[in-house]
Amino acid sequence: MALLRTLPLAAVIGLALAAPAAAADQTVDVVDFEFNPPTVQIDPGDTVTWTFTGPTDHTATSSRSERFVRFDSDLKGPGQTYQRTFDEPGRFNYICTPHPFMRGVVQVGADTVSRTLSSRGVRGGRRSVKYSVRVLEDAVYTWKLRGPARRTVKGTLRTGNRSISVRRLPPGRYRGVFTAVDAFDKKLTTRQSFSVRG
Ligand SMILES: [Cu+2]
Repeated sequence: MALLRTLPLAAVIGLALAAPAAAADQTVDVVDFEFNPPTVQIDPGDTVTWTFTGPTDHTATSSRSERFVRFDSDLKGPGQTYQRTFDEPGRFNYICTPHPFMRGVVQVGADTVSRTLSSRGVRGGRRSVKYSVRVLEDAVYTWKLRGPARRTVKGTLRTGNRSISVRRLPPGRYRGVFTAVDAFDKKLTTRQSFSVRG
């Protein structure tokens, strides 16, 4: 309390606002035509309950671009509910399928990892290339290769030391652009340059 007593009132209010709201199970009202509140913050393991108060039928459905966590309440009418427990941290966007202008976000936990992954080197081989990364947070990636051939590979990376190999490449000089996006929509891009032997 000694610290608080010496602070001006505005500073005390600022501290109170900056403190994260105690996350817990949350409820979202689905009304015509919005999710209320549009964004909920929960901790991993907490449950969100959508309460459909219509009178129009709606859904709570993960956005098509959402690749980490998918869910779909199916059409629900007045008085119905849908529940989902979120274990994986991340920022998950959802919509109502018949009314895609209705948008909501479930934020689970906080993005505590500042750098999603670090590059451990690219190595061109015989008609192939291997890109090694150390992954600190699950991510989806796209790797675009440009040179004597054009290739784009996509996939998911889980935490740990990982490598991505592309085979059957014509020999020559290539450039690569690697993009990783974590569950909080944080994007990281690295560029490579390498030679492929025949
Ligand atoms: Cu709707």
